[in-house]
Amino acid sequence: MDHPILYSFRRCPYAIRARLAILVADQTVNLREIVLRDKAEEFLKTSPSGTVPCLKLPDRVLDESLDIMAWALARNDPENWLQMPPEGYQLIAECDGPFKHALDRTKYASRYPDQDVGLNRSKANEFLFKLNSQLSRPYLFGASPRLADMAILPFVRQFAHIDYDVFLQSDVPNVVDWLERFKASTIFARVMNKYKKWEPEAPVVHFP
Ligand SMILES: N[C@@H](CCC(=O)N[C@@H](CS)C(=O)NCC(=O)O)C(=O)O
Repeated sequence: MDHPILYSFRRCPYAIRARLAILVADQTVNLREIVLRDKAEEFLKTSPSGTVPCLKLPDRVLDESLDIMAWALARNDPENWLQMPPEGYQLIAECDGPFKHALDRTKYASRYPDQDVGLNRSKANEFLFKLNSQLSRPYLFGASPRLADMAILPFVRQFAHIDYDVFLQSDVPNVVDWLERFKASTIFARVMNKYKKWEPEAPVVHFP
């Protein structure tokens, strides 16, 4: 059987969240590692937006990471990631909207010379404070992770690693603990496997 094709990039937080859901749902895909500065022709022909992740199914293409998570979990959700209150979707929207906006303007400050880095860092921190107050449980919605935890953690990781010492001093101990547990988890290690850049003649790579 031909598996769906996942165009992915190891460090992209959107691609990481897609791989997390594909892994927990135990859906096999053919992984094609894309290099963003040298995108493969076939990827550009497949992806309407030219962004990763992109999942090519027999009958359609999913070009949004959250759609890929929803697809995988609709097929199999053994850890009940979808059992989440509506606030979970609001948190994801806040992550992908204002938080990611402020994250990019903090991380890539030189690309936004007219922007105040400090202001953007504090805007991003506002989201972390919100997460922090919700994380004593010890996940966002209770004792185990839900879709929101796994959709948001890759972005918090990206933000934290702009300057980890600054992050540690941000007075968000529950977020620090949540992120550290995630980074030490087997599931994280498995989605962060390294793959060579995909070439059309390369052998098929299965994920997971
Ligand atoms: N809305 C998309 C966004 C994906 C996205 O922006 N991915 C980045 C990499 S982290 C990308 O592919 N950017 C294109 C580029 O850098 O050329 C999703 O959720 O999948």
